[in-house]
Formats: sequence, C-alpha cells, structure tokens
Amino acid sequence: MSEENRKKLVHELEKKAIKLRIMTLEMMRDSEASGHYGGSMSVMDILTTLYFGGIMRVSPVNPKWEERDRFILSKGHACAALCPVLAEKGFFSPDILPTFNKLDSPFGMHPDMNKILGCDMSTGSLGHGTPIAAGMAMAGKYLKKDYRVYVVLSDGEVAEGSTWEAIEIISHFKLDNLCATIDRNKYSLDGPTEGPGILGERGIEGTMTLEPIGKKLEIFGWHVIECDGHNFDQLLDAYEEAARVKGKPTMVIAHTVKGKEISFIEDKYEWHYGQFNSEQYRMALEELNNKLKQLEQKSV
Ligand SMILES: Cc1ncc(C[n+]2csc(CCOP(=O)(O)OP(=O)(O)O)c2C)c(N)n1
Repeated sequence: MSEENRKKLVHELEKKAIKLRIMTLEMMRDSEASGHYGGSMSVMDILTTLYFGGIMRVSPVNPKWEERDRFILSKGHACAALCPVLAEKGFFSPDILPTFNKLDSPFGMHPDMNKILGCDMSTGSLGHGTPIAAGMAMAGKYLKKDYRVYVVLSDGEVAEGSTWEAIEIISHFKLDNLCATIDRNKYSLDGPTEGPGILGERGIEGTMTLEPIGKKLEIFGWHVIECDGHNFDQLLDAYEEAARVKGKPTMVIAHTVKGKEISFIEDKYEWHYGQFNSEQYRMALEELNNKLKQLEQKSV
C-alpha cells in the first residue's frame, strides 16, 4: 500500500473507532443497560483495526464461511464494543442494538455465538478464549485451511491458569496461524494489575502482577510485539507483522487506556462496570461527537 493510501486508511480508522464508541454508548443509553464502559472503550481501536483495517477476512453475507478468519473476544464483558462493530461490518442491522441486554435480545452482557451473527465463540467467563483459540488453530492446521485465528484477552484475564496452559500448548504446536492480543489497559475490575501482592488484613490485596509479560511470553516461545493500542499505524504494523511470522504464534501487547476517549472515566477502574446517568451520557457523547467533527475536518 502506498504511503498516501496508508495515511487515508489510518484516518478512516480513527473516525470509525469514534463512531463505534458513539454507537456503543447510544446502545447502552437506549437499552438502559448497565455495562462495562472501561474495557469496551479500551479495546475499541483493536477491534476497529481487525475488522476495518483489512486484517481479518470475514463475510457478513455468509457468517459461517468455512475459510473465514476466526475471532474470539476472550474478554467477553466487552460485548458492548463487539456488537456495534459487527453491526457496522454488516452482520446485522444496527437498528436492533437498543435491545442490548434485554430478554429475547441476541445481545447479552456477554456474547453468545448461537445468537449473534458473526460471533465465533461465546465468552464471558474469563480464561477460556485462548484455549478455544488453540483448538481452532490446531483444527485449521490439521485440515490444511489457511484461515487465521484472532483472540483478544484482557490483562486481568491473563492471571487465569487456563490462559497459561494454552499459551504453552500454542507455542508447542507452533501455531503460527494464531494471533493473540492483550488489551493492556493496566487495570482489572477493582484495581491496577500490578497490585502490591501483599497479605493484608482482608487477605491477599492487589491483583496478579503481570510484568514482565513480554519477556514471559518470549520464554514461552511466542513472537511478541508491543505497540500503542490507540495508534492505528502501529496496530496495522503489528497485525501485518504477525501474519508474516512463521513457526510461532504472535502476541500483540497493545498498550491502552481503560475508558479511552471519555475523559471522565479514563484510567478509572471504578468505571470498569456501572451505569451512566443521563448527564454522563450527554457529556460523554458530546466529547465523542466533538472528536469526530475534528477528525472529519482534518485533511489527510
Ligand atoms: C472466570 C471469571 N472470573 C471473574 C469474572 C468477573 N470479571 C469480569 S471482568 C473482570 C476483570 C476485569 O479486568 P480485565 O480482565 O483487565 O478487563 P478490562 O480491564 O480489559 O475490562 C472480572 C474479574 C469473570 N468474568 N470470569
């Protein structure tokens, strides 16, 4: 791709990711659902790159197409980000998004592969996406298919033992058709991932320390790429590089900000889960719409 076209693509992705954040917020506002704001906003640029940056091959007119790349949102609590992405991609009409988390809706707080077109795996219980991705990648190799498998994890999720078992298996079987991403927003549900790890009065305080995660993964036999998870040039480079790597799987450690683009929740784990009131929706949507306007006025 020429430098000029690449710049245009990055600009399109920047706009798309803001539009998708607006769709997420409007969906949650209109369905009156509570939800996972922080992790949905941090992962949005990663999802936008995979679905709209020419990285994943999927077919909205034929969601179960055998040759499609597989996608697993292992951090299933960010379903509020995935639903607008799949709607925007054309798997279903955005008109049904406001049913989010209502009885009889295809969209729950966590994704259901039997209800959401374009969703390859039901997730929500953390720690299962990577083992399932391992199986999909093994099947692809065994059946001599050239699809790739993409899985997106949250950083707090990496503490799950099943994830490490899968990390070992994936490199053991040299599953170079698998690319995982850690949404490295540095916060889990109730605090930073790099917790003090001390025994306090209430028991163990802090969550499981992750660092040095890149080195750990390299020792486990993975190709590791670290990038700014809100920089589309870097994200595109990372996924393009991953597709060229032979003989080992790739982990993209995407450094992100929990709550990205909504200033009053950025880096605030208190907004991992919650429910905005109408004034908070107004403020957040105003901020996002202003950002979108600025991007639309920017000449590339
Ligand atoms: C097995 C399991 N245990 C607990 C939970 C409850 N839970 C939901 S999200 C979350 C952690 C959130 O932090 P992180 O994994 O870093 O997600 P992100 O910051 O990307 O939203 C937890 C413990 C769960 N979904 N699954």
